[in-house]
Amino acid sequence: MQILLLSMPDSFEHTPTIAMRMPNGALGSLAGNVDRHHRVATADLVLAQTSVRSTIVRLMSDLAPDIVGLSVMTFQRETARRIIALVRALAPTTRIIVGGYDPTLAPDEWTHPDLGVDVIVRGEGDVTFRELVRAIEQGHSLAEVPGIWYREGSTIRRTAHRPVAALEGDAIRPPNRAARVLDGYTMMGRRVDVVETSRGCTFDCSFCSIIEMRGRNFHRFPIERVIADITDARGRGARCVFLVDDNITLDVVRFEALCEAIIRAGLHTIDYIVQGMTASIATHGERLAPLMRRAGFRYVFLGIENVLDEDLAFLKARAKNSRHQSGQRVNTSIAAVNVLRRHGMLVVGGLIVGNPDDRRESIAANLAFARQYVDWPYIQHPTPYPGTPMTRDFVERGLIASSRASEYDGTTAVVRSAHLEPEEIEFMRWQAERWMKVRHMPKALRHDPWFVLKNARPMLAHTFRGTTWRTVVGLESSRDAFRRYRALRSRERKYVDWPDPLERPATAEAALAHA
Ligand code: B12
Ligand code: SF4
Repeated sequence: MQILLLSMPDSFEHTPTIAMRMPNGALGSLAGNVDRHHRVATADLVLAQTSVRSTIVRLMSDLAPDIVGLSVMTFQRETARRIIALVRALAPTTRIIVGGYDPTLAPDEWTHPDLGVDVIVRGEGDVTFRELVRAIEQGHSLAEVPGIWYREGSTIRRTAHRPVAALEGDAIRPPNRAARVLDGYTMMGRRVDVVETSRGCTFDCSFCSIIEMRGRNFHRFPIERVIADITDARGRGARCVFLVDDNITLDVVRFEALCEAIIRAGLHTIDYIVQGMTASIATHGERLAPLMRRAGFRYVFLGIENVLDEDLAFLKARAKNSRHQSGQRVNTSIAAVNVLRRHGMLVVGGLIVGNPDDRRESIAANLAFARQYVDWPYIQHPTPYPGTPMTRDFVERGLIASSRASEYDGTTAVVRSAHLEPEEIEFMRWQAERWMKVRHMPKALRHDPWFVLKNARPMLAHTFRGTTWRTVVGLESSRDAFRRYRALRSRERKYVDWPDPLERPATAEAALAHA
């Protein structure tokens, strides 16, 4: 069978496509796990952000797929609906399968008959998709495939729950990067790829979707497989690798062994990006950080979340951001930042501001922390993703201000606090963060001089969009610039020039026109 897998074009504030366009890890893994006789093509639409419709029309015409699969996060829901409608208009009998975080955690959003979705894959997809494609090919009932919701006439049927896979054996095969049909992956001009070394997490932070997605568990791929996977990525040109593990720092001994294996295999010339917990890094940093640096780690995303104790308690992120010291629990953010920086790594600081009891001062305290301790700010607002405990809290307190999923991109404030309106929370973050980003330029310039020199203008233009010369000379307030930025952001969210099927139906002729 011919299969086309798509990831959505929507990107968000802190990963501007001018500097960062990464492959979606799910597509590669799905492509690597279907039976070998199928022909699979994967297309990360972030690589075609300005030509989504014509790219889809071309791929549909070139490949004539029997199955189209889409990987969707919550803020990409509306885009995905438009893409499905476009695909349906072009190829009415193609089977449409959706998977990923949003279809898993909000399956009811995908069952409306006008949407045209045939199957919803819930949770891990590798084995489910393999079995699903087999069942479709052999004409078997989908009822035997655990982990899905599927359409039968006007009814949606649910199959048995599929437990998460153990990664230690060979149930999940390596990703298939050869299936990619678009190109242009980049991290500041270096070719970037993604690699998984483990899946899952045993913590339960209230804002994180991972627990509802797969439960509290942690599975590790064998280190030899990870090294082979990085070698494959490098063989295809990768000079930068993002380890997309949910929480690699849960098992520090293994993480150290991985660093050593990377060095032994001569793969330490790659720049690595990883995300980690401050508690693990603060506690084991003296041994771990120098090893990470030798292995090539450059950016470490730290889930600091918040520097105030009461906010950490709300986010249920205290355990991963503190340790026992002299009989009391102390926050580990500063210790983690310091040890990483001392060993030459850069800190991407993940903070969440605008929590239910936040006042102006609490947000300002976190922004001041970021200004002092973070190399690249990754500051977000609490976002009520489906199924998270935090969403329930916000609903109960009546603080959700927007239910438009397309605004759930992390940097659009969609909830108010008991003391501040969402716009005010977002304004504070936006105003402070732009300058922190500018401050990172010299470090980026030293590492990637050609890319930064060539792209400084568009990068600054992205960071400061909304600002004009009138703002700079003080003829208007930064509030005016902020309003313009929000209007721009709102327009940017329409990535596909095709109607949302829940708004009006479309035809094949219209799909081909102007494509
Ligand atoms: C790595 C990562 C990133 C990287 C993305 C790199 C890349 N291009 O892949 C970066 C840092 C850039 C990033 C950014 C964002 N991310 Co992110 N990210 C992750 C993380 C840590 C791992 C995702 C991953 O690659 N897993 C490995 C792959 C193999 O697993 P998978 O994606 O789950 O796919 C499996 C299944 O879901 C399923 N599946 C997925 N798609 C499909 C499609 C089909 C057809 C089928 C059958 C099955 C299927 O099968 C796959 C294989 O088993 C997760 C989880 C976490 N703990 O935080 C968050 C997570 C996915 N991110 C999230 C969010 C919200 C974002 C941001 C919007 C903001 C933010 N919070 O950072 C931005 C937006 C990015 C963008 N598109 O612009 C949320 C999604 C929540 C939701 N309900 O939508 C998560 C869950 C974190 C959270 N807050 O809870 N992210
Ligand atoms: S430690 Fe990270 S991956 Fe684990 S639940 Fe918290 S935010 Fe999610």
